[in-house]
Amino acid sequence: MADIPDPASDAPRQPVGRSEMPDRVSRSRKRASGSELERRRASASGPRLVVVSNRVPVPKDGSTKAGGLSVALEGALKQSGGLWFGWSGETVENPSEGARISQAGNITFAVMDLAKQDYDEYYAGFANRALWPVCHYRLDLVQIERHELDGYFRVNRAFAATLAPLLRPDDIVWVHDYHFIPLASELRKLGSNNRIGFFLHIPWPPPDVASALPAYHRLLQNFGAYDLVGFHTPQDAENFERCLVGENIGSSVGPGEHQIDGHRVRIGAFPVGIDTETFARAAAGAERNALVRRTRASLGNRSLIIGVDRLDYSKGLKQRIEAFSCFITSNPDFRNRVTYIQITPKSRSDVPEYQRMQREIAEQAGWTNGNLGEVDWTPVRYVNRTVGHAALAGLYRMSRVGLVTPLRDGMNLVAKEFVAAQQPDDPGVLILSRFAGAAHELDCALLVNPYDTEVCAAAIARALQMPLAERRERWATMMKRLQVNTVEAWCQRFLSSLSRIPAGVTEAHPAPDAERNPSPEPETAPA
Ligand code: GDG
Repeated sequence: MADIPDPASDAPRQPVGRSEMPDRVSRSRKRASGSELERRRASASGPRLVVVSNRVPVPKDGSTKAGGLSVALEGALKQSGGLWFGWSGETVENPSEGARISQAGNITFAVMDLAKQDYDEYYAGFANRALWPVCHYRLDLVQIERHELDGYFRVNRAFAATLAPLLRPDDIVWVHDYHFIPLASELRKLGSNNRIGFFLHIPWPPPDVASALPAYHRLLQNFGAYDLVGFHTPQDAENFERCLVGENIGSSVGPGEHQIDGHRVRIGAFPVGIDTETFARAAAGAERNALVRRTRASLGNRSLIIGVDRLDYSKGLKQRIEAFSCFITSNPDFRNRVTYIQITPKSRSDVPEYQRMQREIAEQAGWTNGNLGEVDWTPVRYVNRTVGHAALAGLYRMSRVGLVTPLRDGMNLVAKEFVAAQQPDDPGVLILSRFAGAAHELDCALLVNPYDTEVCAAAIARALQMPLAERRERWATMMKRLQVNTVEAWCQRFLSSLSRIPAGVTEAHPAPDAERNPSPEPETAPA
Protein backbone atom coordinates (compact mmCIF):
# COMPACT_ATOMS: atom_id res chain seq x y z
CA MET A 1 0.00 0.00 0.00
CA ALA A 2 1.24 3.48 -0.75
CA ASP A 3 2.36 5.39 2.29
CA ILE A 4 1.40 8.99 2.70
CA PRO A 5 3.76 11.02 4.90
CA ASP A 6 2.89 14.16 6.83
CA PRO A 7 2.21 17.23 4.74
CA ALA A 8 5.25 19.48 4.48
CA SER A 9 5.08 23.23 4.38
CA ASP A 10 5.66 24.74 0.96
CA ALA A 11 5.90 28.29 2.21
CA PRO A 12 9.03 29.98 0.94
CA ARG A 13 11.43 31.08 3.65
CA GLN A 14 11.72 34.75 3.03
CA PRO A 15 15.04 36.41 3.61
CA VAL A 16 15.07 39.00 6.38
CA GLY A 17 14.56 42.67 5.67
CA ARG A 18 17.29 45.15 4.92
CA SER A 19 17.18 46.64 8.39
CA GLU A 20 19.27 43.68 9.43
CA MET A 21 22.10 44.44 7.05
CA PRO A 22 25.34 45.06 8.94
CA ASP A 23 26.49 48.67 9.33
CA ARG A 24 29.87 47.99 7.78
CA VAL A 25 28.25 47.12 4.46
CA SER A 26 28.34 50.31 2.44
CA ARG A 27 25.92 50.97 -0.37
CA SER A 28 27.13 52.82 -3.41
CA ARG A 29 23.66 53.42 -4.80
CA LYS A 30 20.23 53.86 -3.37
CA ARG A 31 18.03 50.92 -4.30
CA ALA A 32 14.31 50.43 -4.69
CA SER A 33 12.41 48.40 -2.13
CA GLY A 34 10.30 45.45 -3.34
CA SER A 35 7.13 47.50 -3.67
CA GLU A 36 8.98 50.40 -5.28
CA LEU A 37 10.41 47.96 -7.76
CA GLU A 38 6.99 46.62 -8.61
CA ARG A 39 5.69 50.15 -9.17
CA ARG A 40 8.67 51.02 -11.31
CA ARG A 41 8.28 47.80 -13.29
CA ALA A 42 4.65 48.60 -13.91
CA SER A 43 5.72 51.90 -15.40
CA ALA A 44 8.44 50.07 -17.37
CA SER A 45 11.12 52.37 -15.98
CA GLY A 46 12.49 50.24 -13.15
CA PRO A 47 15.66 48.19 -13.08
CA ARG A 48 16.10 45.91 -16.02
CA LEU A 49 15.91 42.15 -15.45
CA VAL A 50 18.73 40.03 -16.84
CA VAL A 51 18.07 36.30 -16.99
CA VAL A 52 21.00 33.93 -17.43
CA SER A 53 20.34 30.31 -18.40
CA ASN A 54 22.39 27.70 -20.19
CA ARG A 55 19.87 27.47 -23.04
CA VAL A 56 18.19 30.61 -24.32
CA PRO A 57 14.91 30.30 -26.24
CA VAL A 58 15.86 32.78 -28.97
CA PRO A 59 12.74 33.31 -31.10
CA LYS A 60 13.06 32.04 -34.65
CA ASP A 61 10.10 33.87 -36.17
CA GLY A 62 9.47 36.81 -33.90
CA SER A 63 7.85 34.80 -31.11
CA THR A 64 9.48 32.90 -28.27
CA LYS A 65 8.97 29.16 -27.77
CA ALA A 66 6.24 27.92 -25.47
CA GLY A 67 7.22 25.98 -22.35
CA GLY A 68 6.32 26.65 -18.72
CA LEU A 69 9.54 28.18 -17.48
CA SER A 70 10.37 30.03 -20.69
CA VAL A 71 6.95 31.60 -20.75
CA ALA A 72 7.18 32.72 -17.12
CA LEU A 73 10.67 34.14 -17.48
CA GLU A 74 9.69 35.82 -20.72
CA GLY A 75 6.70 37.32 -18.92
CA ALA A 76 8.94 38.66 -16.17
CA LEU A 77 11.36 40.06 -18.75
CA LYS A 78 8.59 41.73 -20.71
CA GLN A 79 7.39 43.73 -17.71
CA SER A 80 10.36 46.03 -17.62
CA GLY A 81 12.17 45.05 -20.78
CA GLY A 82 15.08 42.77 -20.24
CA LEU A 83 18.04 40.77 -21.41
CA TRP A 84 18.23 36.98 -21.72
CA PHE A 85 21.78 35.70 -21.84
CA GLY A 86 23.35 32.26 -22.24
CA TRP A 87 24.67 29.61 -24.60
CA SER A 88 23.42 29.58 -28.20
CA GLY A 89 23.24 25.79 -28.24
CA GLU A 90 25.95 25.81 -30.98
CA THR A 91 29.46 24.44 -30.77
CA VAL A 92 31.89 25.96 -33.29
CA GLU A 93 35.60 25.66 -34.00
CA ASN A 94 36.51 29.24 -33.13
CA PRO A 95 33.85 31.03 -31.10
CA SER A 96 33.81 34.73 -31.85
CA GLU A 97 34.25 37.22 -29.04
CA GLY A 98 31.21 38.95 -27.64
CA ALA A 99 27.58 37.96 -27.72
CA ARG A 100 25.25 37.56 -30.69
CA ILE A 101 22.42 39.97 -30.02
CA SER A 102 18.86 39.87 -31.30
CA GLN A 103 15.71 41.66 -30.27
CA ALA A 104 12.08 40.53 -29.91
CA GLY A 105 9.78 43.24 -28.59
CA ASN A 106 11.38 44.65 -25.47
CA ILE A 107 13.50 41.53 -24.82
CA THR A 108 17.09 41.43 -25.96
CA PHE A 109 18.59 37.99 -26.51
CA ALA A 110 22.36 37.67 -26.18
CA VAL A 111 23.98 34.31 -26.83
CA MET A 112 27.47 32.98 -27.28
CA ASP A 113 28.76 29.85 -29.00
CA LEU A 114 31.07 27.37 -27.32
CA ALA A 115 34.15 25.62 -28.63
CA LYS A 116 33.79 21.82 -28.73
CA GLN A 117 36.30 21.43 -25.90
CA ASP A 118 34.39 23.95 -23.78
CA TYR A 119 31.13 22.08 -24.38
CA ASP A 120 32.74 18.73 -23.56
CA GLU A 121 34.32 19.95 -20.35
CA TYR A 122 31.79 22.44 -18.98
CA TYR A 123 28.46 20.93 -20.11
CA ALA A 124 28.81 17.24 -21.00
CA GLY A 125 31.65 16.96 -18.48
CA PHE A 126 31.58 18.68 -15.11
CA ALA A 127 27.96 19.89 -15.15
CA ASN A 128 26.43 16.60 -16.25
CA ARG A 129 28.93 13.99 -15.04
CA ALA A 130 29.79 15.48 -11.63
CA LEU A 131 27.26 18.12 -10.48
CA TRP A 132 24.15 16.38 -11.85
CA PRO A 133 24.83 12.92 -10.35
CA VAL A 134 26.02 14.30 -7.00
CA CYS A 135 22.99 16.59 -6.68
CA HIS A 136 20.77 13.58 -7.49
CA TYR A 137 22.52 11.46 -4.83
CA ARG A 138 24.10 9.15 -7.45
CA LEU A 139 27.66 8.97 -6.20
CA ASP A 140 28.08 5.69 -8.09
CA LEU A 141 27.84 7.65 -11.38
CA VAL A 142 30.17 10.56 -10.57
CA GLN A 143 33.09 11.04 -12.96
CA ILE A 144 35.82 13.29 -11.66
CA GLU A 145 38.12 14.70 -14.32
CA ARG A 146 40.32 17.66 -13.36
CA HIS A 147 40.33 19.07 -16.89
CA GLU A 148 36.50 19.09 -16.85
CA LEU A 149 36.47 20.91 -13.53
CA ASP A 150 38.94 23.46 -14.91
CA GLY A 151 36.79 23.75 -18.05
CA TYR A 152 33.71 24.45 -15.93
CA PHE A 153 35.36 27.38 -14.17
CA ARG A 154 37.01 28.59 -17.40
CA VAL A 155 33.72 28.63 -19.34
CA ASN A 156 31.97 30.44 -16.47
CA ARG A 157 34.74 33.03 -16.64
CA ALA A 158 34.12 33.38 -20.38
CA PHE A 159 30.35 33.75 -19.87
CA ALA A 160 31.00 36.45 -17.25
CA ALA A 161 33.44 38.28 -19.53
CA THR A 162 30.84 38.31 -22.32
CA LEU A 163 27.97 39.34 -20.05
CA ALA A 164 29.78 42.04 -18.00
CA PRO A 165 29.95 44.68 -20.79
CA LEU A 166 26.22 44.22 -21.43
CA LEU A 167 25.24 44.95 -17.82
CA ARG A 168 23.93 48.29 -16.63
CA PRO A 169 24.66 49.28 -13.02
CA ASP A 170 21.03 48.91 -11.93
CA ASP A 171 20.28 45.58 -13.62
CA ILE A 172 18.90 42.77 -11.51
CA VAL A 173 20.55 39.54 -12.60
CA TRP A 174 18.82 36.16 -12.17
CA VAL A 175 21.10 33.20 -12.83
CA HIS A 176 19.59 29.74 -13.40
CA ASP A 177 20.92 26.35 -12.48
CA TYR A 178 23.96 24.24 -11.82
CA HIS A 179 25.82 25.22 -14.98
CA PHE A 180 26.54 28.65 -13.52
CA ILE A 181 27.49 28.36 -9.84
CA PRO A 182 30.70 30.44 -10.26
CA LEU A 183 29.12 33.10 -12.52
CA ALA A 184 28.42 35.74 -9.87
CA SER A 185 31.89 35.39 -8.43
CA GLU A 186 33.37 35.94 -11.90
CA LEU A 187 31.09 38.95 -12.48
CA ARG A 188 32.15 40.45 -9.12
CA LYS A 189 35.80 40.12 -10.13
CA LEU A 190 34.93 42.17 -13.21
CA GLY A 191 33.45 44.89 -11.00
CA SER A 192 29.73 44.06 -10.99
CA ASN A 193 27.84 45.41 -8.00
CA ASN A 194 24.50 44.30 -9.38
CA ARG A 195 21.97 42.42 -7.33
CA ILE A 196 22.52 38.83 -8.43
CA GLY A 197 20.21 35.94 -7.55
CA PHE A 198 20.71 32.24 -8.24
CA PHE A 199 18.05 29.54 -8.52
CA LEU A 200 18.95 25.86 -8.49
CA HIS A 201 16.47 23.73 -10.45
CA ILE A 202 17.82 20.43 -9.13
CA PRO A 203 18.11 19.12 -5.55
CA TRP A 204 20.92 20.05 -3.19
CA PRO A 205 22.04 17.06 -1.11
CA PRO A 206 23.25 16.95 2.52
CA PRO A 207 26.97 17.43 3.30
CA ASP A 208 27.86 13.72 3.30
CA VAL A 209 26.72 13.47 -0.30
CA ALA A 210 27.57 16.96 -1.59
CA SER A 211 31.14 16.68 -0.35
CA ALA A 212 31.78 14.04 -3.04
CA LEU A 213 32.02 16.97 -5.46
CA PRO A 214 35.52 17.85 -6.52
CA ALA A 215 36.37 21.43 -5.44
CA TYR A 216 33.45 21.17 -3.01
CA HIS A 217 34.77 23.95 -0.78
CA ARG A 218 35.50 26.24 -3.68
CA LEU A 219 32.07 25.72 -5.24
CA LEU A 220 30.37 26.51 -1.94
CA GLN A 221 32.52 29.59 -1.53
CA ASN A 222 31.39 30.75 -4.97
CA PHE A 223 27.76 30.90 -3.79
CA GLY A 224 28.93 33.69 -1.48
CA ALA A 225 28.96 36.15 -4.39
CA TYR A 226 25.18 35.87 -4.87
CA ASP A 227 22.72 38.03 -2.96
CA LEU A 228 19.98 35.40 -2.95
CA VAL A 229 20.26 31.64 -3.47
CA GLY A 230 16.97 29.81 -4.06
CA PHE A 231 16.02 26.13 -3.98
CA HIS A 232 12.80 24.25 -4.68
CA THR A 233 12.27 22.91 -1.15
CA PRO A 234 13.09 23.89 2.43
CA GLN A 235 14.97 20.59 2.70
CA ASP A 236 17.34 21.53 -0.14
CA ALA A 237 17.88 24.96 1.39
CA GLU A 238 18.63 23.37 4.76
CA ASN A 239 21.05 20.88 3.23
CA PHE A 240 22.86 23.76 1.59
CA GLU A 241 23.14 25.72 4.82
CA ARG A 242 24.49 22.63 6.57
CA CYS A 243 27.16 22.38 3.86
CA LEU A 244 28.21 26.01 4.46
CA VAL A 245 28.38 25.46 8.21
CA GLY A 246 30.26 22.17 7.84
CA GLU A 247 32.90 23.80 5.65
CA ASN A 248 33.20 26.87 7.90
CA ILE A 249 32.22 29.12 5.04
CA GLY A 250 31.13 32.46 6.46
CA SER A 251 28.87 32.48 9.45
CA SER A 252 25.17 32.05 9.96
CA VAL A 253 23.49 35.35 10.86
CA GLY A 254 19.98 34.03 11.32
CA PRO A 255 17.73 31.52 9.60
CA GLY A 256 18.36 31.58 5.89
CA GLU A 257 21.20 34.10 6.03
CA HIS A 258 24.94 33.79 5.88
CA GLN A 259 27.65 36.35 6.03
CA ILE A 260 30.38 35.25 3.61
CA ASP A 261 33.47 37.43 3.11
CA GLY A 262 31.59 40.45 4.43
CA HIS A 263 28.68 39.86 2.05
CA ARG A 264 25.28 38.73 3.22
CA VAL A 265 23.72 35.89 1.25
CA ARG A 266 20.03 35.06 1.66
CA ILE A 267 18.97 31.46 1.21
CA GLY A 268 15.39 30.36 0.69
CA ALA A 269 12.93 27.87 -0.76
CA PHE A 270 10.96 28.97 -3.82
CA PRO A 271 9.02 25.97 -5.17
CA VAL A 272 8.48 26.44 -8.90
CA GLY A 273 4.94 26.28 -10.28
CA ILE A 274 3.36 25.82 -13.69
CA ASP A 275 0.97 27.93 -15.74
CA THR A 276 -1.93 25.99 -14.23
CA GLU A 277 -4.92 27.58 -15.97
CA THR A 278 -3.31 27.59 -19.41
CA PHE A 279 -2.33 23.95 -19.01
CA ALA A 280 -5.82 22.97 -17.85
CA ARG A 281 -7.35 24.77 -20.84
CA ALA A 282 -4.93 23.10 -23.24
CA ALA A 283 -5.85 19.69 -21.82
CA ALA A 284 -9.59 20.35 -22.10
CA GLY A 285 -9.12 21.58 -25.67
CA ALA A 286 -6.99 18.58 -26.66
CA GLU A 287 -9.96 16.20 -26.87
CA ARG A 288 -10.00 16.94 -30.60
CA ASN A 289 -6.24 16.52 -31.07
CA ALA A 290 -5.55 13.88 -33.73
CA LEU A 291 -2.92 11.96 -31.74
CA VAL A 292 -5.12 12.00 -28.65
CA ARG A 293 -8.04 10.61 -30.63
CA ARG A 294 -5.95 7.90 -32.28
CA THR A 295 -4.50 6.90 -28.93
CA ARG A 296 -7.93 6.71 -27.35
CA ALA A 297 -9.17 4.51 -30.18
CA SER A 298 -6.12 2.25 -29.88
CA LEU A 299 -6.73 1.67 -26.17
CA GLY A 300 -10.21 0.25 -26.58
CA ASN A 301 -11.64 -0.26 -23.09
CA ARG A 302 -8.25 -0.38 -21.40
CA SER A 303 -7.30 2.15 -18.71
CA LEU A 304 -4.26 4.28 -19.42
CA ILE A 305 -1.27 4.69 -17.12
CA ILE A 306 1.14 7.41 -18.24
CA GLY A 307 4.75 8.33 -17.52
CA VAL A 308 6.50 11.34 -19.13
CA ASP A 309 10.18 11.94 -18.45
CA ARG A 310 13.36 12.94 -20.22
CA LEU A 311 15.49 9.82 -20.51
CA ASP A 312 17.49 10.33 -17.33
CA TYR A 313 18.68 7.96 -14.61
CA SER A 314 17.24 10.29 -11.96
CA LYS A 315 13.70 9.56 -13.19
CA GLY A 316 13.56 5.96 -11.91
CA LEU A 317 12.43 4.39 -15.20
CA LYS A 318 13.97 0.98 -14.54
CA GLN A 319 12.28 0.72 -11.13
CA ARG A 320 9.01 2.01 -12.61
CA ILE A 321 8.82 -0.63 -15.35
CA GLU A 322 9.65 -3.26 -12.73
CA ALA A 323 6.81 -1.96 -10.53
CA PHE A 324 4.38 -2.09 -13.45
CA SER A 325 5.47 -5.63 -14.21
CA CYS A 326 5.02 -6.60 -10.53
CA PHE A 327 1.56 -5.00 -10.55
CA ILE A 328 0.44 -7.10 -13.53
CA THR A 329 1.93 -10.28 -12.10
CA SER A 330 0.29 -9.80 -8.71
CA ASN A 331 -3.04 -8.55 -10.13
CA PRO A 332 -3.78 -10.93 -13.02
CA ASP A 333 -7.33 -9.54 -13.33
CA PHE A 334 -5.79 -6.44 -14.87
CA ARG A 335 -4.10 -8.34 -17.72
CA ASN A 336 -5.20 -6.82 -21.01
CA ARG A 337 -7.21 -4.18 -19.11
CA VAL A 338 -4.48 -1.52 -18.75
CA THR A 339 -1.84 0.01 -21.01
CA TYR A 340 1.21 1.83 -19.72
CA ILE A 341 2.51 4.54 -22.09
CA GLN A 342 5.96 5.85 -21.23
CA ILE A 343 6.93 8.96 -23.25
CA THR A 344 10.66 9.43 -22.92
CA PRO A 345 12.50 11.82 -25.25
CA LYS A 346 16.23 11.13 -25.32
CA SER A 347 18.47 13.63 -23.60
CA ARG A 348 22.21 14.20 -23.18
CA SER A 349 22.96 11.41 -25.61
CA ASP A 350 26.63 12.40 -25.77
CA VAL A 351 27.11 11.61 -22.06
CA PRO A 352 28.16 7.93 -21.70
CA GLU A 353 25.90 7.20 -18.70
CA TYR A 354 22.88 8.28 -20.79
CA GLN A 355 23.89 6.17 -23.80
CA ARG A 356 24.11 3.11 -21.57
CA MET A 357 20.73 3.86 -20.08
CA GLN A 358 19.02 4.27 -23.46
CA ARG A 359 19.95 0.70 -24.28
CA GLU A 360 19.05 -0.70 -20.86
CA ILE A 361 15.57 0.84 -20.62
CA ALA A 362 14.68 -0.09 -24.21
CA GLU A 363 15.75 -3.68 -23.50
CA GLN A 364 13.75 -3.77 -20.29
CA ALA A 365 10.58 -2.46 -21.98
CA GLY A 366 10.98 -5.04 -24.75
CA TRP A 367 11.63 -7.82 -22.29
CA THR A 368 8.56 -6.86 -20.21
CA ASN A 369 6.34 -6.92 -23.29
CA GLY A 370 7.77 -10.25 -24.38
CA ASN A 371 7.20 -11.68 -20.94
CA LEU A 372 3.75 -10.26 -20.12
CA GLY A 373 2.21 -9.31 -23.46
CA GLU A 374 -0.27 -11.15 -25.59
CA VAL A 375 -0.96 -11.21 -29.29
CA ASP A 376 -3.62 -8.52 -28.86
CA TRP A 377 -2.04 -6.63 -25.93
CA THR A 378 1.21 -4.63 -25.62
CA PRO A 379 1.40 -3.79 -21.91
CA VAL A 380 4.18 -1.14 -22.19
CA ARG A 381 4.31 1.36 -25.04
CA TYR A 382 7.76 2.86 -24.69
CA VAL A 383 8.32 5.89 -26.93
CA ASN A 384 11.63 7.77 -27.34
CA ARG A 385 9.94 10.67 -29.05
CA THR A 386 8.77 14.14 -28.10
CA VAL A 387 5.00 14.55 -28.18
CA GLY A 388 3.51 17.97 -28.99
CA HIS A 389 2.43 20.15 -26.07
CA ALA A 390 -1.33 19.92 -26.80
CA ALA A 391 -1.24 16.15 -27.34
CA LEU A 392 0.72 15.69 -24.13
CA ALA A 393 -1.89 17.65 -22.17
CA GLY A 394 -4.65 15.54 -23.77
CA LEU A 395 -2.84 12.26 -22.97
CA TYR A 396 -2.49 13.28 -19.32
CA ARG A 397 -6.20 14.00 -19.25
CA MET A 398 -7.26 10.64 -20.62
CA SER A 399 -4.99 8.76 -18.18
CA ARG A 400 -6.42 7.06 -15.15
CA VAL A 401 -2.99 7.04 -13.46
CA GLY A 402 0.04 9.35 -13.69
CA LEU A 403 3.22 7.52 -12.69
CA VAL A 404 5.82 10.05 -11.55
CA THR A 405 8.43 8.13 -9.62
CA PRO A 406 11.86 9.79 -9.85
CA LEU A 407 14.55 8.50 -7.51
CA ARG A 408 15.35 12.15 -6.84
CA ASP A 409 14.00 15.33 -8.46
CA GLY A 410 14.30 19.04 -7.70
CA MET A 411 10.58 19.60 -8.30
CA ASN A 412 9.13 17.60 -11.23
CA LEU A 413 6.83 19.62 -13.43
CA VAL A 414 5.20 16.54 -14.98
CA ALA A 415 3.50 15.79 -11.64
CA LYS A 416 1.98 19.28 -11.61
CA GLU A 417 1.00 19.16 -15.29
CA PHE A 418 -0.73 15.81 -14.79
CA VAL A 419 -2.87 17.25 -11.98
CA ALA A 420 -3.67 20.45 -13.89
CA ALA A 421 -4.80 18.42 -16.93
CA GLN A 422 -7.43 16.30 -15.16
CA GLN A 423 -11.19 16.47 -15.64
CA PRO A 424 -12.60 17.87 -12.37
CA ASP A 425 -15.56 15.47 -12.32
CA ASP A 426 -13.56 12.33 -13.14
CA PRO A 427 -9.89 12.94 -12.31
CA GLY A 428 -7.06 10.45 -12.61
CA VAL A 429 -4.76 9.57 -9.71
CA LEU A 430 -1.19 10.79 -9.32
CA ILE A 431 1.37 8.32 -7.95
CA LEU A 432 4.32 10.44 -6.88
CA SER A 433 7.77 9.69 -5.53
CA ARG A 434 8.34 11.07 -2.04
CA PHE A 435 11.82 12.04 -3.33
CA ALA A 436 10.46 14.59 -5.82
CA GLY A 437 10.32 18.21 -4.63
CA ALA A 438 6.69 18.24 -5.84
CA ALA A 439 5.76 15.85 -2.99
CA HIS A 440 5.94 18.82 -0.57
CA GLU A 441 2.95 20.46 -2.24
CA LEU A 442 1.21 17.46 -3.83
CA ASP A 443 0.87 15.47 -0.64
CA CYS A 444 -2.60 14.24 -1.65
CA ALA A 445 -1.01 12.11 -4.36
CA LEU A 446 -0.26 8.49 -3.50
CA LEU A 447 3.25 9.10 -2.24
CA VAL A 448 5.60 6.17 -2.73
CA ASN A 449 9.17 5.08 -2.21
CA PRO A 450 10.21 4.49 -5.84
CA TYR A 451 12.83 1.91 -4.82
CA ASP A 452 10.15 -0.31 -3.26
CA THR A 453 8.73 -2.31 -6.16
CA GLU A 454 5.87 -3.88 -4.21
CA VAL A 455 4.75 -0.58 -2.69
CA CYS A 456 4.67 1.01 -6.16
CA ALA A 457 2.81 -1.98 -7.61
CA ALA A 458 0.24 -1.77 -4.79
CA ALA A 459 -0.15 1.97 -5.40
CA ILE A 460 -0.97 1.28 -9.07
CA ALA A 461 -3.63 -1.22 -8.04
CA ARG A 462 -5.04 1.20 -5.47
CA ALA A 463 -5.10 4.09 -7.96
CA LEU A 464 -6.96 2.02 -10.58
CA GLN A 465 -9.59 1.02 -8.03
CA MET A 466 -9.91 4.29 -6.14
CA PRO A 467 -13.52 5.41 -5.65
CA LEU A 468 -14.57 8.54 -7.53
CA ALA A 469 -15.24 10.56 -4.35
CA GLU A 470 -11.70 9.96 -3.08
CA ARG A 471 -10.19 10.79 -6.48
CA ARG A 472 -12.10 14.07 -6.60
CA GLU A 473 -11.15 15.05 -3.08
CA ARG A 474 -7.44 14.37 -3.56
CA TRP A 475 -7.41 16.14 -6.91
CA ALA A 476 -9.29 19.23 -5.70
CA THR A 477 -6.82 19.81 -2.83
CA MET A 478 -3.82 19.54 -5.14
CA MET A 479 -5.37 21.67 -7.87
CA LYS A 480 -6.07 24.46 -5.38
CA ARG A 481 -2.39 24.56 -4.48
CA LEU A 482 -1.37 24.66 -8.14
CA GLN A 483 -3.76 27.54 -8.75
CA VAL A 484 -2.06 29.56 -6.01
CA ASN A 485 1.57 28.65 -6.62
CA THR A 486 1.76 29.30 -10.34
CA VAL A 487 4.97 29.82 -12.26
CA GLU A 488 4.20 33.53 -12.39
CA ALA A 489 3.83 33.66 -8.60
CA TRP A 490 7.17 31.85 -8.33
CA CYS A 491 8.89 34.45 -10.51
CA GLN A 492 7.39 37.29 -8.56
CA ARG A 493 8.31 35.78 -5.20
CA PHE A 494 11.92 35.25 -6.18
CA LEU A 495 12.31 38.65 -7.83
CA SER A 496 10.63 40.59 -5.07
CA SER A 497 12.86 38.85 -2.49
CA LEU A 498 15.88 39.75 -4.58
CA SER A 499 14.76 43.32 -5.15
CA ARG A 500 14.26 43.83 -1.40
CA ILE A 501 17.94 43.19 -0.85
CA PRO A 502 20.00 46.36 -0.88
CA ALA A 503 22.73 46.01 -3.48
CA GLY A 504 25.37 48.23 -4.95
CA VAL A 505 27.66 46.89 -2.27
CA THR A 506 31.20 47.83 -3.13
CA GLU A 507 33.65 46.68 -0.48
CA ALA A 508 31.48 43.76 0.54
CA HIS A 509 32.06 41.71 -2.58
CA PRO A 510 35.57 40.41 -2.33
CA ALA A 511 35.96 37.83 -5.05
CA PRO A 512 36.07 34.36 -3.54
CA ASP A 513 38.94 33.36 -5.76
CA ALA A 514 41.47 30.66 -5.21
CA GLU A 515 44.31 33.00 -4.17
CA ARG A 516 42.51 34.82 -1.41
CA ASN A 517 40.61 31.79 -0.13
CA PRO A 518 42.81 28.87 -0.93
CA SER A 519 40.76 25.77 -1.54
CA PRO A 520 41.77 22.75 0.49
CA GLU A 521 41.65 20.80 -2.76
CA PRO A 522 43.97 21.30 -5.71
CA GLU A 523 42.20 22.65 -8.80
CA THR A 524 44.23 20.49 -11.06
CA ALA A 525 45.41 17.01 -10.33
CA PRO A 526 48.86 16.76 -8.80
CA ALA A 527 51.41 15.56 -11.32
C1 GDG B 1 14.51 20.23 -14.18
C2 GDG B 1 14.57 19.52 -12.82
C3 GDG B 1 12.50 20.73 -12.15
C4 GDG B 1 8.87 16.03 -21.35
N1 GDG B 1 8.65 15.25 -22.42
C5 GDG B 1 7.92 15.97 -23.27
C6 GDG B 1 7.69 17.23 -22.72
N2 GDG B 1 8.30 17.25 -21.55
C7 GDG B 1 8.28 18.38 -20.62
C8 GDG B 1 7.33 18.14 -19.48
C9 GDG B 1 7.88 19.09 -18.43
C10 GDG B 1 9.37 19.12 -18.74
O1 GDG B 1 9.55 18.59 -20.05
C11 GDG B 1 10.17 18.24 -17.78
O2 GDG B 1 10.26 18.91 -16.57
P1 GDG B 1 10.57 18.15 -15.20
O3 GDG B 1 10.42 19.11 -14.10
O4 GDG B 1 9.65 16.99 -15.08
O5 GDG B 1 12.06 17.59 -15.32
P2 GDG B 1 13.51 18.17 -15.82
O6 GDG B 1 13.54 18.29 -17.29
O7 GDG B 1 14.51 17.22 -15.25
O8 GDG B 1 13.64 19.62 -15.16
C12 GDG B 1 13.17 19.36 -12.26
C13 GDG B 1 12.60 21.50 -13.46
O9 GDG B 1 13.95 21.55 -13.93
C14 GDG B 1 12.08 22.93 -13.30
O10 GDG B 1 12.71 23.59 -12.24
O11 GDG B 1 11.13 20.53 -11.86
O12 GDG B 1 13.23 18.78 -10.97
O13 GDG B 1 15.20 18.24 -12.96
O14 GDG B 1 7.37 20.38 -18.60
O15 GDG B 1 6.03 18.41 -19.90
N3 GDG B 1 6.98 18.21 -23.33
C15 GDG B 1 6.46 17.91 -24.55
N4 GDG B 1 6.65 16.71 -25.16
C16 GDG B 1 7.36 15.71 -24.57
O16 GDG B 1 7.52 14.63 -25.14
N5 GDG B 1 5.72 18.83 -25.18
